[in-house]
Amino acid sequence: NIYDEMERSYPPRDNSCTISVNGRRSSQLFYPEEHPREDPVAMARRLGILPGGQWKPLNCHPLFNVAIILPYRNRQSQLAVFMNYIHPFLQAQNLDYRIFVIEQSPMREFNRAKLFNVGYAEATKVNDFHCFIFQDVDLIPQNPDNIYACTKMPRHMSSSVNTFRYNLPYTGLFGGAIALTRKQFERVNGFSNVFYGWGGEDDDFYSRLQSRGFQITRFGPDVAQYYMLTHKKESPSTARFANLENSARRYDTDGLSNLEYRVLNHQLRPLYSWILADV
Ligand code: NGS
Repeated sequence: NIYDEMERSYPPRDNSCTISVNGRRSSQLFYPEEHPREDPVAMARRLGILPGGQWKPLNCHPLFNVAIILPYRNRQSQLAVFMNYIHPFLQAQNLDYRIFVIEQSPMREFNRAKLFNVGYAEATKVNDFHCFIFQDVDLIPQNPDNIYACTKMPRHMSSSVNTFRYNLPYTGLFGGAIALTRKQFERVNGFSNVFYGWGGEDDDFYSRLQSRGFQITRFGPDVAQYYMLTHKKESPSTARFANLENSARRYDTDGLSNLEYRVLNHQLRPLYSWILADV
């Protein structure tokens, strides 16, 4: 039972929202080309989303308080599809949530992991978020039972992706979409900051979790289904294996503990909080 594994953000009280887990089996099919794209302002108004992409249910007390962190650069149409899809999806789960898009300035190679750290740091400044979802903008969760909230153990949410024919490619994969409580994330000193370019940062993060004795959890393959929006595959970074080799030496010194970055710009956009950073 998924419900038993969840880590609530708020104590239960009168009129707590329920989480509706219906045991829906496999997902609806998803065709991004056919997905409607509403004007962001109109959509925010229609769905009652507050500036900066914040929402919470008003007819019951939410159980979960979540910051969704999306690292971003140069994926405009994917971002539009994602926002269009994800708000109704999250609202159906009765979450108290806010979405952060952390865009990296053009200066250096993309650093997905460091952008997650920046997202955590910036989100923490504006609210005491209990739970963090760190995920890529090209991943569309297909099953409404895949609760965007935290579990007692760090959770790999995207274990069943169409591009892998809905199979997990290797047991240590902890990329794509993951959920951790603030406590869990802080316990491992966040992500490493050294992974510029594609690959390895998620493997490094997995080894951090293992080193701190965390077991990870996954929901079943029916629930954890994602559709990946198509894009050209990045060429992997050549430094990634060298960085992974000395991972263990950097757990305490490389991560939230030495995080340095510069916010160049930020805006409360209708469907998300946007932060542009040099990392
Ligand atoms: C591994 C990468 C991970 C990556 C995973 C899946 O090889 O960062 O593939 O990638 N590790 C290294 O490069 C060391 S995927 O097929 O989804 O693009 O997440």
